[in-house]
Amino acid sequence: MNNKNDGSLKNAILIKVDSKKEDTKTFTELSRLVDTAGYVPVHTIFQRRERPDKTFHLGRGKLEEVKAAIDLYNADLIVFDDDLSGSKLNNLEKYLDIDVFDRQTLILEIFASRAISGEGKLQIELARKKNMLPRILGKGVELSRQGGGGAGGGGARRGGGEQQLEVDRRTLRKEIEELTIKIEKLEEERGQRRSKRQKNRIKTVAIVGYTNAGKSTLMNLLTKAGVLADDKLFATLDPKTRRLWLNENKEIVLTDTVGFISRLPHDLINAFKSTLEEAKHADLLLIVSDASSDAVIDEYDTVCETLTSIGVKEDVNRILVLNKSDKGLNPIIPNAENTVIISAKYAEGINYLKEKISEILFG
Ligand SMILES: Nc1nc2c(ncn2[C@@H]2O[C@H](COP(=O)(O)OP(=O)(O)OP(=O)(O)O)[C@@H](O)[C@H]2O)c(=O)[nH]1
Ligand SMILES: [Mg+2]
Repeated sequence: MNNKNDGSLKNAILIKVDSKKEDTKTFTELSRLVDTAGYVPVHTIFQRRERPDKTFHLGRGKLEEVKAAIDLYNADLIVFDDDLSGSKLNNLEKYLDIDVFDRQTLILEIFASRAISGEGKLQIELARKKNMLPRILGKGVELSRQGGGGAGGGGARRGGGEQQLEVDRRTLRKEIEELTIKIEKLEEERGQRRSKRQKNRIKTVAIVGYTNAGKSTLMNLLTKAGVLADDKLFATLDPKTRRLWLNENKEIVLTDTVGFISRLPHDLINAFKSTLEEAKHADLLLIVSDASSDAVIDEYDTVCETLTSIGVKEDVNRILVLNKSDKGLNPIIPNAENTVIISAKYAEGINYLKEKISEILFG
């Protein structure tokens, strides 16, 4: 990895511990996530290990390698591809004297830094606060374990630290509670609006899929919606809905949604439930996949699992839209009942897709 940084951005070292061997794809997605979050991936460190270390996640020898790399690469931040407990993150930050993120925290940071409206924003705030809580709890345990007068800390200071932590903890818990109540209220209102809408029975189609698959590009092509399509992960966070005439007498409502990614933070899946309500109640799902991606099958599986976890029923109509055909199709593409090959960028295969939508919804 030889990324250049002019100094205005933070340098990140990427780390992964796995029982499997490292390969060329090991850090691909994490690098993109780090880049999307606005950091520069400057170096990667991989450790093959049956089981991560209980205290530091990494073995002690590797830890020294990380320490040296922090100096060598002028790193400001460590990002693990793995999910780490609050206490491991705390231990690492203390030992390495640098900010340490895990994959979930990074994804939450990305979501939190993007403009997103209403309920989605509250949900992300809630997810972040829940993510912070175990770290604060962990810090409390550390403080109470530190016996005697440690370097620079007298008994009074320590007591003050504990009091402050208790205040932080209580504030955080209270904020979590308040957010939960607010969100419940919004959910109720949304349910009421939906049942009103169900009276006018325009068929609804939701575009779903892995992040960066080309969902927004397809949405724009079909509806001229002017949704931001960008070569970043999670370019779309808020769902956008537009009407579309398939032909002079067949009208549908089309929704572009947030992209999925593997190992989404659990609380973000809850956040998705609200923004993906449209998908849950859609008459038809267009599952857009980047068919040129090496990971197309894993990505497709992640999408199907995420759909199930937000409560989308198996029997909802689906079309597998294999996008980016201009870049070449990966020979091992998932086998689904309704498959359409397109290039949203070059508007290829779109008429056939429209016909297929029409056939499924209107017979
Ligand atoms: N070559 C090629 N690139 C495409 C095609 N469709 C989309 N892209 C590119 O893929 C990138 C991601 O496209 P988006 O439409 O933003 O993807 P998305 O699925 O909405 O992504 P998120 O909102 O981030 O989840 C952009 O750089 C698009 O120009 C295609 O058919 N061919
Ligand atoms: Mg998008």
